[in-house]
Amino acid sequence: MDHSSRESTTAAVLEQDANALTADETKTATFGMGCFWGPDARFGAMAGVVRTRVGYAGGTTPDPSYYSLGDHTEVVQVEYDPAELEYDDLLEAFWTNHDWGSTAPKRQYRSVVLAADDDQLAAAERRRGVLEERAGRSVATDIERLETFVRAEDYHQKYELRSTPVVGDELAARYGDAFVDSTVVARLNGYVAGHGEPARRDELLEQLDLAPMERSELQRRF
Ligand code: MHO
Repeated sequence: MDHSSRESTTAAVLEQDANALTADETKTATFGMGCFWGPDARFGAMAGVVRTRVGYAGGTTPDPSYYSLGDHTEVVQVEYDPAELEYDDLLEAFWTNHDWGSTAPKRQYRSVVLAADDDQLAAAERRRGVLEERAGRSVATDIERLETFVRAEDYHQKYELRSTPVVGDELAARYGDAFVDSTVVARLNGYVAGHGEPARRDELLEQLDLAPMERSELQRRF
């Protein structure tokens, strides 16, 4: 690809993100549900989710990182459009996609709702109560207020897409610093992991001006 066609392709890809809501127009939800690569993809594929990022939270030790986690847990943080999604919709995805029946062997992977406010806390507790009643046993998942969230290293962000041959590296290079916060990247990261609605997925792929090789690498994983 020569320089000028690379630039126009980049513009066409980035244009898809231009109308994304800003951080003060979104709401945020944070969940621990095992290794954070999986939930990053699952939530990223949901319509109404604007941005995702993975990080460390739920502990007290300063400056957590992957190899120096202290008492923190791997979590995904989801920014969503409150006009399209309710917190309850995210809770639904949370409760149906983690192992709430047993305590994780490591605090790194504990199941936890990290509520942004009292309303989220109450909503999460309400659902835990319903689940406990239905299951007839206690739920191991913790529910707490979020204190601090520390973003994880870049190589953990959108891990599924990053590890897709050809297109992962290409998109990471094209987006640069904008990679992690891109809605398009969040969706693609979810789609390559098998999540999302096929019709929306195909529609997005249609809109992106990708090289044939990149397109076929994505489709190979759909
Ligand atoms: N089983 C995974 C866990 C990674 S996750 C970011 C691995 O080590 O490959 O904790």
